[in-house]
Amino acid sequence: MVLRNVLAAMFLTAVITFPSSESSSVAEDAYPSSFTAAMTSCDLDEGGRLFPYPQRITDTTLTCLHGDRTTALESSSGFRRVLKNGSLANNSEMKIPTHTGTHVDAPGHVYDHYFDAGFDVDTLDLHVLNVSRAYQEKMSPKLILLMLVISYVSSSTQDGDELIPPRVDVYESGKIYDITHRVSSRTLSGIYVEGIGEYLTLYLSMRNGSDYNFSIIKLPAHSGTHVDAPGHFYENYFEEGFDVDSLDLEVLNGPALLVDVPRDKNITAEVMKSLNIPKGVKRVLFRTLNTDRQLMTQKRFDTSYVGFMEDGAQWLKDNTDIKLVGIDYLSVAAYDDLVSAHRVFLKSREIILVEGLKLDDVETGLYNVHCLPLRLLGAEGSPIRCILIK
Ligand SMILES: *[C@@H]1O[C@H](CO)[C@@H](O)[C@H](O)[C@H]1NC(C)=O
Ligand SMILES: *[C@@H]1O[C@H](CO)[C@@H](O)[C@H](O)[C@H]1NC(C)=O
Ligand SMILES: *[C@@H]1O[C@H](CO)[C@@H](O)[C@H](O)[C@H]1NC(C)=O
Ligand SMILES: *[C@@H]1O[C@H](CO)[C@@H](O)[C@H](O)[C@H]1NC(C)=O
Ligand SMILES: *[C@@H]1O[C@H](CO)[C@@H](O)[C@H](O)[C@H]1NC(C)=O
Ligand SMILES: *[C@H]1O[C@H](CO)[C@@H](O)[C@H](O)[C@H]1NC(C)=O
Repeated sequence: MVLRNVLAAMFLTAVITFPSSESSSVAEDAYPSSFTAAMTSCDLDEGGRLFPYPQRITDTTLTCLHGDRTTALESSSGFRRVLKNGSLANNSEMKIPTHTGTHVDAPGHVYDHYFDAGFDVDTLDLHVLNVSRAYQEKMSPKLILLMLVISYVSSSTQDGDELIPPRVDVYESGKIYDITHRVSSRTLSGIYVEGIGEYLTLYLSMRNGSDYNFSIIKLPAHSGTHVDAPGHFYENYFEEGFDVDSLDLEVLNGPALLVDVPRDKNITAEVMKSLNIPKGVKRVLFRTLNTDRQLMTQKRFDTSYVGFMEDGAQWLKDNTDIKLVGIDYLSVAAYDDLVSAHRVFLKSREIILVEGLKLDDVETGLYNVHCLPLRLLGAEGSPIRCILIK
């Protein structure tokens, strides 16, 4: 089975609309002039703040229930608890058909030659996400801006002499950056030392007489680029239902700073202090030595990665307004403080942790970040797609 031939993937969709002049918590983001100097005046309001953007987020995704009734494969959907008794964190594994609940189809779903040529969900064009276009054109406030569920079935079957699937990280020479790692059998997850292995199984195949190809995805909830929910390290939160479906999309979407941290230390209180991240900044992506060492693409899980020490996490919580913490390896917490630093961050349930970001080749500075986890009911983590828009 050819792994790269992903058929389709569960996908979270959000519809972002632009009501005339309502304020929201996102509008309260304040970024100081040193970070906004490079921006044009259209990006800022009179107060020199980043233009409130997006103003309203509506989630149009169906929640993925255990035994989702939208699939015929009830027995195989839902989550498997792979937690050992006494573990300090809950870790789920997801196993769901690719076409479950709200999802997207890739051309290979019903066209053999597209499937064989590799037109999988990784090749879908992020131009459909072109928030900036509607924004610039001042389209009607009611306009539905972002629709990720697209019917991508091509109307022509022309024998393309050159069937080359596009795999893009940077759109429009630097306007949109995909900061998500691709999922493959080599994708790392904390609980598997050497990659997650075959994560796709072809359940129905055109080769076997089906009208379409149809795969099942099985992967640990904390694989590759992913998000942690409070239930990951707090038993009571897990039981009370603080899963990935409870995460605040306003925190996961909005103005964000990408910063470089010193390469010779883990992220301690002292390091946090030295970064001088101003009050008002709500979202920060921390690029570390992990990116230089290309740790996310190594064969084995490496415990010497850089992350937050407990005192660094505490300092961030006590002295900044940061609510979204992004980092470039599988854990925001350094291995030595794995549990304690996670618990500091997750305790208030206000801070969201996005881990395993792909931050190479992106300049430091101010962006709009858009991160959308899957809507997995009961899961304490989820794969997440994150992009930066300049
Ligand atoms: C955890 O412990 C309980 C009670 O001893 C046992 O029934 C259960 O199978 C254990 N579960 C795992 C995942 O080890
Ligand atoms: C977004 O829209 C603008 C304005 O129409 C266009 O110039 C630009 O190429 C589009 N960008 C993407 C990534 O589609
Ligand atoms: C297709 O058919 C072959 C032969 O019967 C079988 O071994 C294989 O598992 C089938 N594959 C799928 C995806 O149904
Ligand atoms: C997560 O932790 C809580 C407390 O131990 C437990 O009730 C729940 O079943 C755990 N979930 C898993 C994945 O074992
Ligand atoms: C960060 O901490 C880990 C242990 O958690 C250690 O192995 C690593 O060397 C530290 N990195 C730096 C740059 O100090
Ligand atoms: C999916 O369907 C196409 C058409 O039959 C086939 O070429 C392709 O190999 C199928 N995928 C697999 C892995 O069987």
